[in-house]
Amino acid sequence: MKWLVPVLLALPLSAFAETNTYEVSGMTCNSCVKALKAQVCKLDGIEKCDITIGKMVLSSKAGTPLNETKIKEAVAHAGDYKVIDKAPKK
Ligand SMILES: [Cu+2]
Repeated sequence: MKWLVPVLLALPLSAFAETNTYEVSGMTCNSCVKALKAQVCKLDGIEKCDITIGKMVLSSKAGTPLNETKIKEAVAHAGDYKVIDKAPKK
């Protein structure tokens, strides 16, 4: 994802978007990934939604912070999953 850095720097609006990595417990296979995508990626204000087993990388739309309450709700709604950690911003 190193290519993303110059792209973001070239787009001033993106400076107001927020990206975070969330560690998610309970995910074991691609069905879990699909279940989480179906709930989390449809949330308002989510621009980029990259979900793999145990990990979600979410970006908000420019000017919109990530709504962690809604994200956690969506994760819980998807099944027996839980956000266990938020990786520090890089
Ligand atoms: Cu699964």
